[in-house]
Amino acid sequence: MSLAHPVLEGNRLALARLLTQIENDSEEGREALNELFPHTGRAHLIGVTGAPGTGKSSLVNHLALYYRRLPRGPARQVAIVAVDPSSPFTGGAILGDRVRMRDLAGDSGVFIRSMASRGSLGGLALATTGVVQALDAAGFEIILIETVGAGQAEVDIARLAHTTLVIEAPGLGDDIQAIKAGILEIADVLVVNKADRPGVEITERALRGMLQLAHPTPHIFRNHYRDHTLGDTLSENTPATDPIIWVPPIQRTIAIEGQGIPELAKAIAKHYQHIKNTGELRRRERSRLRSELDNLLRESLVARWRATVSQEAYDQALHNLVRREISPRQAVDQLLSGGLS
Ligand SMILES: Nc1nc2c(ncn2[C@@H]2O[C@H](COP(=O)(O)OP(=O)(O)OP(=O)(O)O)[C@@H](O)[C@H]2O)c(=O)[nH]1
Ligand SMILES: [Mg+2]
Repeated sequence: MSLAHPVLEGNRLALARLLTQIENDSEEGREALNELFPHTGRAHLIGVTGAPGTGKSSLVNHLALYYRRLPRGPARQVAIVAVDPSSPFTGGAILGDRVRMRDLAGDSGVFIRSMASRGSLGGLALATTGVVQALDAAGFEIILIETVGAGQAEVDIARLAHTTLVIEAPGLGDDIQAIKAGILEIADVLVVNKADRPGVEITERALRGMLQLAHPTPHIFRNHYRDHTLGDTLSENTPATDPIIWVPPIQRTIAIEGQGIPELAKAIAKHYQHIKNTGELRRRERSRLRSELDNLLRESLVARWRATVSQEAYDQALHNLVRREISPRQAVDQLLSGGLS
């Protein structure tokens, strides 16, 4: 029996089981996701990325606590997904501020899942997409996705989010870590955490400098989500008028003390409102689903084709390629046109 039904009814055990199926990319997991998909698209997905040790987990925990104890209005259901591409072990990414974690434990309105790499990074990104969809369908209104920001894989995972926080901390070196990885470009809100440490001003000033270089440049927004797709995303989407520019605010926090968290939550809410108002949310959704569709298409087509071609034919093509007898493109043409004759 599919786990989709109990998951929709709020059964947390079923949810945990389903997430494992999704991580293993099992047939049951795929089927359940098919059933759940119509129930997705309601959660606010918040990506939290930055160099190792900047305080991402601590911030995520405090944000979760904040959403659970909103000063006004009912508490929100919060899910935390911690993704650690570098580690085959789970748990590392999520520990953070242990004391606060204890505050979250036992709260049924919070669900925490830690994911580690099982081989390919592409697989991890795909599994994360599925896990987030399941949590969204399960009714979590806020989904915080923590990734250790180092490279393209993290950027891809961050693309999942509606609002991406890039976390910096003073004293991590002369350079601002995230900029080296090109991560500033995906930031919707910049956070200078560890504001109790010396050097906050320097970090903040450096970030401000980078922002001034980057803005106002409308192309950042227009290019933001359109690469890696098979088709053109801009022309038939929302009109190609540039949305009003969102300049990422810089928020100071002291995660371990919970300082600056309400202000950070406010900036996050403001960004969400902004992308809703400008149509950017719909554009991002569409663009994201398009990349997912393209990735799945690519994967399925290759798998289907591989099943029809013999290993010898493939090896032969590779052999000819290595000997420079044919070009890579010619090898592809030969293989696709039914092997080597
Ligand atoms: N002084 C100070 N220390 C902090 C602050 N926030 C986090 N820390 C400490 O910094 C260390 C790393 O915090 P984490 O929250 O685990 O950082 P992280 O970015 O999730 O780390 P990874 O997941 O390993 O990349 C811990 O020892 C925290 O207690 C802060 O605002 N001020
Ligand atoms: Mg962490």
